[in-house]
Amino acid sequence: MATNLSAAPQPQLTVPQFKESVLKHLHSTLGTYEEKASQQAWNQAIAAAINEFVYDGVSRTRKTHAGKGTRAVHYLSLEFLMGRLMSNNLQNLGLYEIADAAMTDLGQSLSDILEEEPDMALGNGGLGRLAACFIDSMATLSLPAIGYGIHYEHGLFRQEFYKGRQVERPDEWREFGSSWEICRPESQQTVKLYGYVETVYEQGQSRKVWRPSRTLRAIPWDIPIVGYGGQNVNILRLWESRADKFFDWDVFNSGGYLDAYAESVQAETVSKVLYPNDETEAGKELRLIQQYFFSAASIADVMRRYKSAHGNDLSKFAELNAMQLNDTHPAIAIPELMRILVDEEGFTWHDAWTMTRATFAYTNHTLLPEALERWPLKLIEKVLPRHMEIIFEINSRFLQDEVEAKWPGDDAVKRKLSIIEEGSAQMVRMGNLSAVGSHTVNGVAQIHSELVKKDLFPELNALWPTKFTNVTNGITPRRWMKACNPRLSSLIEKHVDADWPRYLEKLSGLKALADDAAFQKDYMAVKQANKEDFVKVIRELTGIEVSADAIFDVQIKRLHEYKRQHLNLLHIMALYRRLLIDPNYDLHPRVFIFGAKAAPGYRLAKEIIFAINKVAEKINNDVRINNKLKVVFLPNYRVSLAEKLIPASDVSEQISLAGKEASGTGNMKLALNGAITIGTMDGANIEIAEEAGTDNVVIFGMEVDDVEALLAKGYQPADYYRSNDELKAVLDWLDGDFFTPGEPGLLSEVKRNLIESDSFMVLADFEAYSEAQKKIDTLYRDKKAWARAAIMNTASLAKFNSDRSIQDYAENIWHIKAVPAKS
Ligand code: BZD
Repeated sequence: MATNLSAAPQPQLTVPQFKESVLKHLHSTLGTYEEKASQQAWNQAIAAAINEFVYDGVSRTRKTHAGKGTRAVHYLSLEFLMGRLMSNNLQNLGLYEIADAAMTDLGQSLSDILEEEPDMALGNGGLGRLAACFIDSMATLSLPAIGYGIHYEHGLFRQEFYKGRQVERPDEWREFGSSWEICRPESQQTVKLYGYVETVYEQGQSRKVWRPSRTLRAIPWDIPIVGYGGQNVNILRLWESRADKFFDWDVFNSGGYLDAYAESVQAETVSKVLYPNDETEAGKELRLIQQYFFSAASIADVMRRYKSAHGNDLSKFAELNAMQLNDTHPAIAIPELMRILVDEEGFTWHDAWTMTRATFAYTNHTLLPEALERWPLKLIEKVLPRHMEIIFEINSRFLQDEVEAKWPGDDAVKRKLSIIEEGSAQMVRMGNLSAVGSHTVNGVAQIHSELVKKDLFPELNALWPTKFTNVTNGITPRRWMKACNPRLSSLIEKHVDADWPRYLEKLSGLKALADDAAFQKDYMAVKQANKEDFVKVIRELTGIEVSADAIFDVQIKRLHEYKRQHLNLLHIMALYRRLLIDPNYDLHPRVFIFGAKAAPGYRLAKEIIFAINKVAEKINNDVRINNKLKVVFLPNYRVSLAEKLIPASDVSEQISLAGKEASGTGNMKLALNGAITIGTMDGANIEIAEEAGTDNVVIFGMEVDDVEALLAKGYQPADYYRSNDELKAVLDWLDGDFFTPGEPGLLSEVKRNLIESDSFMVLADFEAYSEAQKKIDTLYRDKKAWARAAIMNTASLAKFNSDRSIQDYAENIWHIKAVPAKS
């Protein structure tokens, strides 16, 4: 039974006090009153009431850190996929129940008001959401930490379907401002671009000076990040770009009214929109400028803070500042720090390089070749001429001093390790730059970190065997259990200590109840209630009717061939076909639920969305199959929708080709909420199986070695097509007009791709997947066995608490310690 109640955040307000605060803000901050206020106004008034605590926390945390010689970490990420903040902030401050009761007293529904908040979708997928979970954990662990990113005007596009096809609409997350951000004009920075480099001779010494031809202003917007318990409130600092001179008065006065705006419009495009590609390198000038803009503004900010605390003596800079590169997107920060130290602060190259390497660490999130960033040398030379010189210098010293010493005279290895890739157009390899300029490189799950060493950087690993390490990803249990699954959280609280959202290992206490009939009943009743809620969401969003008694089988992630949503689709078609052939085919009713956005330029991904929508339309309207099968593609999948769906999920689809999914984090969220994983031995699935027990997950398909062997032998997808009648039949189905009446061939591209190339070996894994799905069906019918497996998942996932990931980074990579803010 629960004992340690004091460990949960303690509310610092009573219900009447909270009510009073909300009303005060409704009247004097929003200028409205109870009878007239819109839901949005109520939302803003609650946010203002919450912010009274939050801002106090920001000040306390700042004062605690100010001027102290404590090492801090700076998490540089082009993406932070925050979702909504209100419910999370209320939970972390221990105010949720108070606010709920206060709003009920005021005749309002808190849960409806929460729906008013737009998602802060400043990220594409896993990498961006990981950054959001990590800053939650850094604040919760009282670590001196700051997140740095871009204040995009438009986040990831809103997805609509038109006749089954994805249409992208602009995201307007701050059309009417955002309640959480604070503009800090006093901390703005200037960022230089373009121009040329001059060599200046002074007192017999030469010095490089960059003469930029354009400058941008970087304006910081701070989002407070409330740690669980509310003790520390850290900051996410997002940079907005503006023209250096907002308005050219000379042009204006001479009659060029519109021209006067031109420069500001151009400058503002830098933070205008998030690039919607995940796992493909964009290669565009504006993207490079985005990367440099936020890296340079962030480093300047770190410098400013250091100097205001320690003066101009930078000798302790590296000792006091850690910087984490979230993938290679901020890698240009490495030559930027070198430029500041050498050109502006007068350090020798050797000392500057020692400091730079001691400062940076790099996280790799992918092995896919198309995702590894390479910039045309000519482009970097044009936009950042001094940085290109510095990269040349870093490279030549690295090749001459370190590579030559290890492999004397070996030009092949030099060519492979060079930061500059030779070819008809020379390219700068940002992965190599990041690895060379960092003291530590980590992958995001055990298998992935091994592959980083073995396949991506084998020589660098031989050169620096201690540089490469693993930090398995994690998720914050505050958002991904306590806030999103209140029913399960209250059930859990009846049986384990109340501080489980902080110490997730406490859930292991539930293992003893995994076979307890009464607990199983309560646990499955929670799942059923969550599913019933979600039935309504499906109806509202798609008009599709589904039963909460069916298995909710869920695949939610970006649409990508390597994630193999089309493997799921082929299996759905096979089930449908079996039901048509034999209406008595024994199948527990199943609802397949998809949520996925495709990069706007990714043709095949969009064809797969179209195919799933068309197959869904046919199946959902076919009375012959007696509602045994439904397919739902939820439009506009995003964090706030995931928060509703994950608690209602039974089956978690994690079916990437082995070796391709670096980690996955949706797999952790679903398993924690009691979904059974059907998955390959890939990414963190392997560790989930280890923790939850192999009996409590369904693993299938080729492993990394099998994939390599098949590739070496020569993969012939058409062989699988020819030798499996069912597979052949469903693929051939795509050619006709069965799913696209009157328009045969609309889905042929998916079939053609699978038979002719199938880069991610969908056909090779089809049979094993189909068998694994039978195991899911059988297991689900055994109510006790299913409940047991689900409970074991919830009880065993402590390893995937992002607090543990951050503790690993803090101890092994950043070497920083907690500094709890004084009350
Ligand atoms: O990062 C993802 C990986 O695919 C997942 O396996 C992993 O769990 C998460 C977190 O480590 N990678 C991305 O999400 N990558 C991107 O979103 C991205 C965005 C822009 C450019 C390149 C990649």
